[in-house]
Amino acid sequence: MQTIQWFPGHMAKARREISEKIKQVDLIIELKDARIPYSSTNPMIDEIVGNKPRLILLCKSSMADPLVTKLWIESYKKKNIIALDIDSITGFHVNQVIKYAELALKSVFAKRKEKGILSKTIKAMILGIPNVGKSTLINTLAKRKATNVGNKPGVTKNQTWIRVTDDLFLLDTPGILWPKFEDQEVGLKLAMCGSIKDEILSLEQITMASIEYLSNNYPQLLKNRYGLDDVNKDSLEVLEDIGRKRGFLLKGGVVDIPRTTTMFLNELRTMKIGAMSYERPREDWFI
Ligand SMILES: Nc1nc2c(ncn2[C@@H]2O[C@H](COP(=O)(O)OP(=O)(O)O)[C@@H](O)[C@H]2O)c(=O)[nH]1
Ligand SMILES: [Mg+2]
Repeated sequence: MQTIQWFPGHMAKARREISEKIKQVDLIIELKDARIPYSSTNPMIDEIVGNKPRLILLCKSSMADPLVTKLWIESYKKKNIIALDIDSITGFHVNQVIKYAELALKSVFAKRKEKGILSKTIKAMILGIPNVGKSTLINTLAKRKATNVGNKPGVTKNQTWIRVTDDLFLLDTPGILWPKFEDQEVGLKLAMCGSIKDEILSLEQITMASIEYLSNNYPQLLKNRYGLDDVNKDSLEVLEDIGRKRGFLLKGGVVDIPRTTTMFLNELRTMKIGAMSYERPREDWFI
């Protein structure tokens, strides 16, 4: 896991570096976590990307609730934003990325054609918050056609490009942006996904909020995983039930809460409980 400290100077530097790189590419491929597409978005993304064509990829889609992912994809479609759900580990929809990149560049290709340029070469940059899956996607795409190109004519020097297909070139270093961590709710969801360091919120805080969320939204998954009959009660009681079911007991039959907490969070983040989403599209959330 990356341990970037996003102090203001670092944010300004990241922004500056990305603005520089954006000049070199035709397309931004923006990665979001399919379980939390809103919370895994940089708050200044629209400003940073400007009017550069953009493709949104909802990553780690095998970990998300497919019905909720569908709602997200539909909400992007309604806003004329090109978005695709993918999973770089299972390979789901990875072979669709190029088609969607071309779709996002339709007007660019049309402009080139007007000028008599028939090339469909795409230079793209991957952009996203830490741990969203940038490196994994780059590796997955690169494996398909692992040719690193250095100084190819028409391709900027001193920058390594990965040739994914005959037409798609990817900057080998992705752009890393900060999440909206000043928002408590967002921080909590990032923690549920294991995408921020655990020192930021207490493990117990994350666990209690997760149990409450699961009891309300995925009660059956919670019941099935831990053999519980009733999860419609105080989160701490549910956690104690879970610890008891696992036999995590201290002297006197008291549930070992720290041990149960660690186990639960680990199972939540490794999808042992099931595929789940932590937010649905909302009208007041634009991207
Ligand atoms: N299940 C699943 N895990 C993923 C996927 N993409 C990345 N990961 C995992 O998420 C973590 C962070 O991924 P990484 O590519 O390093 O993120 P980066 O910080 O954006 O480069 C790693 O443990 C990856 O194995 C995916 O599509 N599916
Ligand atoms: Mg990385």
